[in-house]
Amino acid sequence: MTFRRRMRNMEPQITLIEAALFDLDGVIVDTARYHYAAWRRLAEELGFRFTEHDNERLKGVSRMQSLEILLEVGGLVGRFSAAEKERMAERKNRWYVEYISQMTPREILPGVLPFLAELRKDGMRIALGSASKNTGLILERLQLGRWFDAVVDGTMVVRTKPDPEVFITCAERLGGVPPQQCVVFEDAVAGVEAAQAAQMYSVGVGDSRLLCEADCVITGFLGVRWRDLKMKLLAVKR
Ligand code: B16
Ligand code: MG
Repeated sequence: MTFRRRMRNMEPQITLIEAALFDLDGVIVDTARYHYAAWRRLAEELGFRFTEHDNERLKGVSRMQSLEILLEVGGLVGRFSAAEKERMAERKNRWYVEYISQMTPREILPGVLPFLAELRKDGMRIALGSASKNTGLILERLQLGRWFDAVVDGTMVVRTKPDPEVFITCAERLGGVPPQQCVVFEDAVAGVEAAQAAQMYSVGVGDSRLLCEADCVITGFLGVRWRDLKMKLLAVKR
């Protein structure tokens, strides 16, 4: 073995991608419209209008942080006790659960299932990392559970995105895949930031102007081939 070859062998091997970590809402399924319907209902009760544009600010954000943003939109910051806010969030969640309980597998976003199948064929490990505490119900309604080797949701982590905890925990639960060998699929800016903080590859799913910090951006999974995407990611200078 030449000296150069030996030197190369001593370099960390980070050219593999072993695991794909998926956000749920906005990546696998569009639950944002159900969140919106429930938050709007709460806003109406409180006496103000909550628009779809306002709702954009809630994507990827935890339930209680979402409530704070909603109250800010309504000019009601500081008007309620912690217990009152808990009750409001619970009420919103009851409506939200009512809506998502009606979901069917037809609501899985286009191209997601073939993409998951291609990942499996390529021997990738697959995990779900979501801020949602309703992840279990959503996966059950969409009959998607069997695709994921690990599921980490809002009931299992303390810190929310952009903190990397959810994705680091996914990698651990997949049997300790090194973060540098994971790719995260995310629709929220905070989620892309979380992936970067975890030193993982990131693929933004949605608007490329919004998700410009991601290593790659796709508008959705329809027609996307893992083989091609992997090549693009591996070419990214890190
Ligand atoms: P829940 P993700 C996030 O899911 C949603 O994007 C965000 O809008 C929601 O507030 C959050 O889950 C908490 O959801 O109220 O069901 O616990 O995008 O991280 O999959
Ligand atoms: Mg999301």
